[in-house]
Amino acid sequence: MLIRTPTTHEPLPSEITPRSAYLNRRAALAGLGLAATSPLALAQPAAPGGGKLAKLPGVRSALAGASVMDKPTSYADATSYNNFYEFGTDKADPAQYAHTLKTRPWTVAIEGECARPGRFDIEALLKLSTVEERLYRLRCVEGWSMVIPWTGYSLSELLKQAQPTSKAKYVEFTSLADKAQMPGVRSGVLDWPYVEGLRIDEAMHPLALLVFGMYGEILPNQNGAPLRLALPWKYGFKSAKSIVRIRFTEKEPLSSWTKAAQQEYGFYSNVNPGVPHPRWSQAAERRIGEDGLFSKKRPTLMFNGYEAQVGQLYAGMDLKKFY
Ligand SMILES: Nc1nc2c(c(=O)[nH]1)N[C@H]1C(S)=C(S)[C@@H](COP(=O)(O)O)O[C@H]1N2
Ligand SMILES: [Mo]
Repeated sequence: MLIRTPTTHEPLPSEITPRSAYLNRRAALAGLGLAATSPLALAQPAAPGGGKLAKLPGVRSALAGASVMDKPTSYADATSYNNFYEFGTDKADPAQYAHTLKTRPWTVAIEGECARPGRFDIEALLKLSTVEERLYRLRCVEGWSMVIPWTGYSLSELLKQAQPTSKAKYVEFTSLADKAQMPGVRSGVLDWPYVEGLRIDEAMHPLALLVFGMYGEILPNQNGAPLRLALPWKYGFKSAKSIVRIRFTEKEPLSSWTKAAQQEYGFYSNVNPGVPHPRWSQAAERRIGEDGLFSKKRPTLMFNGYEAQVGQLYAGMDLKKFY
């Protein structure tokens, strides 16, 4: 039997209105000459931020898949319903406790199988490449999702600078784990520090975003300041927050979640509605902000709707085995 592979994600009827509103607003801004400094710059982000943090506008991304058609989640929801276990396991804990995180000064160590390892200051990292705004879906393995306008640049921009060697088959990411700043690190819910990993070709994929901001402002602490990942085709836990180390390795890194429950969290963790989590289905999701008495769950899309962009990375792999 021939299986048709969709080349693009076809919009659901519910997505059409926000999309046209979104495009019209941009067209209107362009017509008014409000496209600011660069011809590509956004006059304002896809959705307003909180207005309390420093501005970090991104230029419009030309990358296919960099903007979904879905309506952005509100800033209030995206910054108050979080998973950041270093600050506690309740969804409200990060917003309540992450103010103790000190995001300056901040350095990221780049190590392992590369010709140019080193320590990079956050200010230097911010200037390494042009930051873009990308509206990505974020799908948590717990069955909820959001749509967030991130600002950052492709992770590959940074990785290239380090000149990985031919032995660099994987990239490992480590988050800060400081008991003094992060009350959750005093608990044993995970084996700290939080570690995640990608295969090198996944890490080099242009959609893999190194994130410094959201909603046109710098990242709030609860969302992983001062820098984190956004890997839109993978479950949210692969997108490590508050990163302090990036290491090129020859062997597959052991992620914190795989260590905690190997049968539940595999290395790849690509969004896949056809592969249920052992304790719950992954076929549908609840979009945060849409929950009402009558709101239906949305069907979860293969690779979270980014199959046309990333499907090739997994050609020939048994995704039930490599979950
Ligand atoms: N260091 C660290 N990174 C993390 C987590 C965490 O607990 N610690 N939680 C992950 C999970 S499960 C999700 S769904 C996303 C949530 O990102 P958000 O709070 O910005 O929506 O962050 C991921 N990154
Ligand atoms: Mo998650």
